[in-house]
Amino acid sequence: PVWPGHCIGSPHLCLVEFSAFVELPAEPKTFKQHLFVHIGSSPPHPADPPLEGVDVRQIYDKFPEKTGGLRDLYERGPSNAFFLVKFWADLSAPLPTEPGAFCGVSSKYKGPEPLAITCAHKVCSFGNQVVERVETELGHLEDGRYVFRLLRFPLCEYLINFVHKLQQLPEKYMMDSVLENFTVLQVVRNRDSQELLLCVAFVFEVSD
Ligand code: MYR
Repeated sequence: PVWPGHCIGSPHLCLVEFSAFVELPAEPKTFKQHLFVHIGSSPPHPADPPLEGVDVRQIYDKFPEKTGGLRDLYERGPSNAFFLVKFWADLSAPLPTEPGAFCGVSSKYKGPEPLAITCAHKVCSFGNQVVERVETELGHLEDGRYVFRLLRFPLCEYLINFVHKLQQLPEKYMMDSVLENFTVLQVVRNRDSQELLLCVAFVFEVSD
């Protein structure tokens, strides 16, 4: 079920899960997985506190401001497709640059319609886009809903180096001050109509 006010989603599409991780070879034929960021391990529950409202204008400057930027997207709407997610990142080892390491990003969405979606991730530094990746996925019917899985896409070189450099900073406050200027904008559209289905702004801080 979809609980309005509890799930990161519009009537057309919900974000079910998102993670960025590193895997290292461990015992023979096994891998040790470490999640840098993760949401969505337990399904939303009506007893959870509802999502809080934020004023989108407060974060415009953390994302591209030209045509196609966050303000532009928000003005075109629909406003119920916009969400802000703050991640508390776990940067406690292992290093993403170790030999044999695989760094990946996975996400999962759910909706009522059999769509093809395009899912763009725009990585921004000081509000400017530095990397953009766009994937396309078709929904698969499962228990009456269409599920879209974008699993295990290799993390780009920029992000691997970024995480590696963060991990070399000696203090949490130093990492947090770098992360103040690092954001990711996720923009999911109906591939065929280009209608905006979901727009999630990601911001980050390091967890204790
Ligand atoms: C790409 O790698 O091609 C870009 C799209 C992936 C977006 C993933 C965003 C999550 C980054 C989390 C890194 C942890 C930072 C503290």
